[in-house]
Amino acid sequence: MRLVRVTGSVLAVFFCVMQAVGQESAKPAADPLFQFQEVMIPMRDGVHLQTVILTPAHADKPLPILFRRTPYGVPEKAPNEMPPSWKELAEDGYIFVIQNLRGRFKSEGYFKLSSRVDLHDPKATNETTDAYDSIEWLVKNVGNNNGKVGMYGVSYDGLTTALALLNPHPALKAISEQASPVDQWMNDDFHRYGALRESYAIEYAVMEQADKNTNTHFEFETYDTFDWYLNLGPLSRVNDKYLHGKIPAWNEAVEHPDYDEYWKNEAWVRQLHASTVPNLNVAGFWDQEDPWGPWQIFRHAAEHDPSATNFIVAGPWFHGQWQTQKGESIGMIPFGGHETAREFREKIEAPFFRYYLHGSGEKPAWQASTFQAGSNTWHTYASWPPKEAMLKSLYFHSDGTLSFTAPAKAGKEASYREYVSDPANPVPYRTRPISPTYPGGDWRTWEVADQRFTEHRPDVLAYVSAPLDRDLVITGAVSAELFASTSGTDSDFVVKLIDVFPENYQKPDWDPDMGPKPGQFAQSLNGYELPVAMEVRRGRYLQGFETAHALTSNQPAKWDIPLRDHDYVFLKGHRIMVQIQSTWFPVIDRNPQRFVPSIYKALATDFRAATQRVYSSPERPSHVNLPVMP
Ligand code: PG9
Repeated sequence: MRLVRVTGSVLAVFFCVMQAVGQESAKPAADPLFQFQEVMIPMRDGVHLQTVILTPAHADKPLPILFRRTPYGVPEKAPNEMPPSWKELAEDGYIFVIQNLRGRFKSEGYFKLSSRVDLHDPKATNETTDAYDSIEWLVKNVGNNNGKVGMYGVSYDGLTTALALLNPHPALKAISEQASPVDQWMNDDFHRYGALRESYAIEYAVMEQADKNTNTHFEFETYDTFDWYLNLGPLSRVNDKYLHGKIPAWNEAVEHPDYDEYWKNEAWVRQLHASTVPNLNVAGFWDQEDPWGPWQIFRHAAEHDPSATNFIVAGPWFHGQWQTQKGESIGMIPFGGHETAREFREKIEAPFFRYYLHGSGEKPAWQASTFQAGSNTWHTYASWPPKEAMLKSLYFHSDGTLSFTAPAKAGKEASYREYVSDPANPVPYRTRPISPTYPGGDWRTWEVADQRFTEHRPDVLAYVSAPLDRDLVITGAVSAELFASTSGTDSDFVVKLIDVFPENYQKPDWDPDMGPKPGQFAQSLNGYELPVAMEVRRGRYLQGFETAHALTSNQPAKWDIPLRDHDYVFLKGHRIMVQIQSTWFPVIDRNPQRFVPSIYKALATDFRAATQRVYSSPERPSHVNLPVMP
């Protein structure tokens, strides 16, 4: 593998959208939309940050500033055409300001890939102080601004937005953090409850830390990265063979396998206990990178929110999909004719900023708003989770069924099912070949991929319900309680909650005689197994996250597996499935299944097959908890 420089646009759709700013320069604009200005804004420690200011060419009154802070690069010139994700906002009039974070591109200083903020150190600089100092400069120096600033952005740009909440400048009147991570050990990009997101962590850290002046992509030696990661072997080989200690974020992960002070200090949201600035949090239910953070920011800000300024919007979106042009579907799943992304921007995002930055229109009359997949309808809720939702347990039975009835007493049904999990032959997280994470388009939609590709593997258990006799609406937090054992001394369990579409879901849209049109696949949603919620837990952290503990071989234990917040309708006639497996590769690194003090230092000989048992008995009733609406 070599590291390859990439100079153009980088990550997911939203970056393409944002970076379209300044790149479509082919036809000269008769009438420019914006005046372009690039400045170096001084921070309190003397470091200057490269900042682009785009002022509407025909502003007839002072305008608010919409400020975005990014590690991915700023536009080189003004756009000739309005980027789709700006259209609705631009109609109200904003001065758009985009800044490279310290240490990225022409910005001075050192890029830490860190969300650490020490509010008690007066000399410290971080993303909170850089946002503060920049806003101070912008309101004093940008011509024709109205003294009000908003911040917004997706993912890293959402993180830098959210970090402003910890010590907001008085001119910061509203923010919209969108898919911001908050605690990179607990969830989102780099880990899931301490289980490493191997392919993501490596590829992302290289992208941002291999070269200050660009976003860098791996060049894999194999077409299928599943093979590449398998051949790589244990994580101890990553630095030896490829990164050679040059990527700081990787080195820090290796040094801190457990949830120690290092990670707790990174988990900036632990310092947030109030809604300090009106905030529109935005989350994607199928966000393949940061599905969890926005809900945590929302919950922390709700601890003290007397003026009701803390909102959340969530939809059936991949990472940043709400900033794409339309958002009519995800993967093969259509949204019933809705242009969910455009509708979000037109009906929620633009009015939110209009109210707080232009002082016109109305404050949202709800705390949460969702686009609910399944029913394909927009909803608003006075509070989240809605009080009407009642937790119902859906139990696993050892005949492979799933029902709302708890397992009968022993004797009537076997008390467990089992499989052998072999780290040498892990379950792929999506169908092979698995393309690199970036800039691959298929990474974006892997969380809605049809799970029939794993259902019949011998190392995957599937439990399935009878067809539903009415719609089942789940709104709120979903979780699983697994009673399970391993013959090893460490292990992972992955839970996948799946909507199984009926066989008669739709008529094929291809010609019955001629088949699909040339160049098209014969695709149908009949029998589709759509994941609604998926998560992993790592056994070494069952007793606590701070210290890893070995599991006792063959002793059943209770595994609590949070499956996050959702708003989804399993339609009448559909069935519910749960799949259980112990590898999910290479998005999650392989557990050796033999306890070692640090998996980052495990040797190839530490990895071994283990027999996994999942229990279904009155004493050990494995189940998922569903927040069911009446
Ligand atoms: N998910 C990316 C990220 C955010 C924050 C930290 C690290 C990675 C992103 O898309 O920006």
